[in-house]
Amino acid sequence: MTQVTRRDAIKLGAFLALSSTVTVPFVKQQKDKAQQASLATAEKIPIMCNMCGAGCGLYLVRGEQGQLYVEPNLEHPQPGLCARAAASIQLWNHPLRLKKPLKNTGEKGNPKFQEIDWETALNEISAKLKDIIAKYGPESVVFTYHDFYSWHLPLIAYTLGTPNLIQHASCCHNASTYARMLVLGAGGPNSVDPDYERARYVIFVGRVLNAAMGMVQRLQKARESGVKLVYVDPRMGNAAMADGEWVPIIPGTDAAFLLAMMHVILTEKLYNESYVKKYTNACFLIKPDGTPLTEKDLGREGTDYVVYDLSANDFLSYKKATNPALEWEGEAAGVKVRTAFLLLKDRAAQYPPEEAEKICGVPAETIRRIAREFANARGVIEDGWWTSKNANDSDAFRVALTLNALVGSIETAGGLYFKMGSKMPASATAAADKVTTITGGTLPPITAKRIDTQKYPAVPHVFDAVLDAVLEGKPYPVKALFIVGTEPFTRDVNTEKLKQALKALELVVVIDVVPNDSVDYADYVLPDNIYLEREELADIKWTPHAAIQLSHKALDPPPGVDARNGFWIMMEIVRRTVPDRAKAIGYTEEYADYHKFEEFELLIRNKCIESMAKAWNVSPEEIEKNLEEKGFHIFKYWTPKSGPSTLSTKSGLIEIYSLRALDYKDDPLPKWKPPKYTLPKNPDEFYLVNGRDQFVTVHAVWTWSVACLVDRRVWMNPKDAERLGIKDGDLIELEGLDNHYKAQARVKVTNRVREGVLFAYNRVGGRFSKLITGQYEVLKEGINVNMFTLSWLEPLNGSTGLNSTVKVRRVGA
Ligand SMILES: Nc1nc2c(c(=O)[nH]1)N[C@H]1C(S)=C(S)[C@@H](COP(=O)(O)OP(=O)(O)OC[C@H]3O[C@@H](n4cnc5c(=O)[nH]c(N)nc54)[C@H](O)[C@@H]3O)O[C@H]1N2
Ligand SMILES: Nc1nc2c(c(=O)[nH]1)N[C@H]1C(S)=C(S)[C@@H](COP(=O)(O)OP(=O)(O)OC[C@H]3O[C@@H](n4cnc5c(=O)[nH]c(N)nc54)[C@H](O)[C@@H]3O)O[C@H]1N2
Ligand code: SF4
Ligand SMILES: [Mo]
Repeated sequence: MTQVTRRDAIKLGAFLALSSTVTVPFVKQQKDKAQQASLATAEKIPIMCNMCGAGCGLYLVRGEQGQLYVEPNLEHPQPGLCARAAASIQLWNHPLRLKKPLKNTGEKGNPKFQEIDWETALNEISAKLKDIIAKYGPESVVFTYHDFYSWHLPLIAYTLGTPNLIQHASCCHNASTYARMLVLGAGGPNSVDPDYERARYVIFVGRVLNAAMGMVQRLQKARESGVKLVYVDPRMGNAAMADGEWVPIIPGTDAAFLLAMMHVILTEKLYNESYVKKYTNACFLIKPDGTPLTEKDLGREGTDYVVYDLSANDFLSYKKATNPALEWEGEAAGVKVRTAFLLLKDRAAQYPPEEAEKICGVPAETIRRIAREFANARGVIEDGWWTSKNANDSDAFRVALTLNALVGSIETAGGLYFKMGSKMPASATAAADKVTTITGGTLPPITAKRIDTQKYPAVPHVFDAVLDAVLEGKPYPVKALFIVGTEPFTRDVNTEKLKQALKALELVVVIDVVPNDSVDYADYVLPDNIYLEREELADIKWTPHAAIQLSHKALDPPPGVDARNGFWIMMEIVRRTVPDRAKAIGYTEEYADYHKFEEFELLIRNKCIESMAKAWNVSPEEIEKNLEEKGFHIFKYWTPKSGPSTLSTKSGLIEIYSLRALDYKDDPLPKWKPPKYTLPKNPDEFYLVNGRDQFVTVHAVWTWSVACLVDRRVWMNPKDAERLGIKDGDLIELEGLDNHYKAQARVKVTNRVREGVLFAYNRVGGRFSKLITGQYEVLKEGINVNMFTLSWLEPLNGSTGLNSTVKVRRVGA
């Protein structure tokens, strides 16, 4: 094993909390005087910003007077710093921070909290878990989470024995993940991304470009060389206001808009023919049953897909063809076959711009112009991040990816690139025959199947399936839920179902840093460290290059905050519940001592570094040195290519005709389907859409500067306001057309939202936790848009619909 400096030495740069009057629970106790002396000279610590999930590179700086602030790490491949990052210190010593473990001695929904010590909290939780596991098996325990501890959670959950790690993704990116999987064989949001530096023309569909400062800065380079930006969105976000063209669209109709663009590009022959032939499966011959023709069908040797080669005047394996026909139909193997390209063309022909205009509300001429501009500039359509909007969104992103392929914008300069990973190993892997862990441990296999993929087989992380299991006991009962750094009330659909399920659970544990709303439905609330108080090794997400970063532990919790590292909290619960399994993976009682636990963390970090060093053929010392000094290490730089190499689609090509979709009995070609919510019809009925901007933030909407800058009003177009006699600032009542939930909010009358549509920011209004008090009560104003939704989910991938429709009534001035 590599000799890496001990953690204490590594941490020479770590700050002590503000001043000597501060009692620092852990770090201070273990450091000797010499180390403390060197701490005093420390000035900058490399950290990874965690004020949203983008993880930009920052420094935490202590100024000469001891004041703390953050600075961008300009050498970092994804340098921060946005206003939310700047508010990091406010999160650290936020008055609302959870200070002690809390036990709910009241009811769920109407809690009474009692402060308890850590030993009592951990022991009581494990005692309850032991009972639950004895009765229902470990699979009855579910962890739901977002970014925090997502790397550690497999180790935690698999050691406990449950496969049920069920994240936020069905409410975030499952729709675009499904699309990427079908067309490119790629995965979640940052597996592909526009090559912003070299982009010439970028279309953002329901994307406001508020994330990852490195990405924003890369786009700035393109701005300087005259990139055109187009924002397709029912409301005008801040980025669209700054520069670019806003295309106000009717919510839930993006696929129709994009299919009409495709129709224009295909009929006007604006596509890149040689790229399409070489890198996509457009030339595949498709049989009447929808499956592709193979050599086997032709009675030949081999199983390759077949194309019609114009030079050979014969059918050939697509690998051997030199001049495959794009538009060909005829007889083969006794049936009529057509190229996938012709089938795509037919599909797009169902959406001529004039017809699409009736669906999406964008004038036919605008669709034509944007299609031509996009193709002529060889533009790129951003591949989607938060796409859980209308429970029909995966088709839109399938079209978007197909359009990128048609103009030759995948893995080419200015197009979508495939991000290179850092090859960081998993903390634990659950295979069919055993569980293996990064610590070198082995456990018997987990035989229970995860709950979500039994219902939504294509993409995991569908939390709604957990609620079903709690309420119906199927496919098996769920009895305990850990809510780790995530907030189901502003995250998920169907609030009533969520409340019922939380009440029905035998054990709910919330691990957070401030009171989210779920604490009111918890049995135990455990205060976590914030990111500045712990170390984290992670991939750098929004850069094409293969790179990792180390967020250094820079601060201890402020005085009075008895928070602990969430990894320790969860490992301790696991150990106290299943001591033998914990021992088998190398986690023993000695790590109950928090200082000793730092050694366990260091062991894991060393294993990760060793593994990556081997994979990239570099020395672990070099990686370690860079991580220590600069906060990051780059393994390999990305450079543009002329097209993708073999993909993990079934054919290895870009699949404009998806063979994976056939496996799922889904349509191999995209189409527009109406959203699942009731559409507005009457003059007082509206679409209610939502989203973010610079001051709305996952992870930390609590910080005071963030909370008071956010607009908690509902945006309404002036024409709608006039028709309904509503003035700017008036109070209105909104009633869900489907669930009849009612709530009130003030109105902002603005041209920045399309007629017939209302807009409100997500997660910043309508909070309700009893622990939100004093000046923070402002968070209770406005609406929580999620409360107007029902369980609208896409089949197969579970992407939810977080837009809804409402009836509006003026209540007062
Ligand atoms: N500032 C900030 N940055 C963040 C985050 C944050 O909370 N704050 N969160 C991070 C996370 S987790 C994610 S997933 C990303 C999300 O980042 P994005 O994917 O950019 O999502 P939003 O910023 O919410 O923007 C969604 C936009 O879609 C529009 N919209 C709503 N319905 C429709 C529709 O039917 N069609 C179309 N075309 N548009 C529609 C909304 O009006 C809104 O402007 O941001 C990340 N970065
Ligand atoms: N209507 C609507 N719904 C949405 C969205 C939308 O745009 N509109 N966006 C969707 C998307 S893209 C996403 S990603 C999800 C996000 O949904 P969530 O994952 O629920 O994100 P947040 O609401 O920011 O909740 C994060 C929680 O983490 C806590 N936290 C912050 N730092 C730490 C820490 O260091 N440790 C721990 N343990 N906790 C910490 C915060 O206090 C907060 O309670 O919501 C989805 N739901
Ligand atoms: S974009 Fe997110 S990660 Fe980057 S600096 Fe801003 S808050 Fe931090
Ligand atoms: Mo997200």
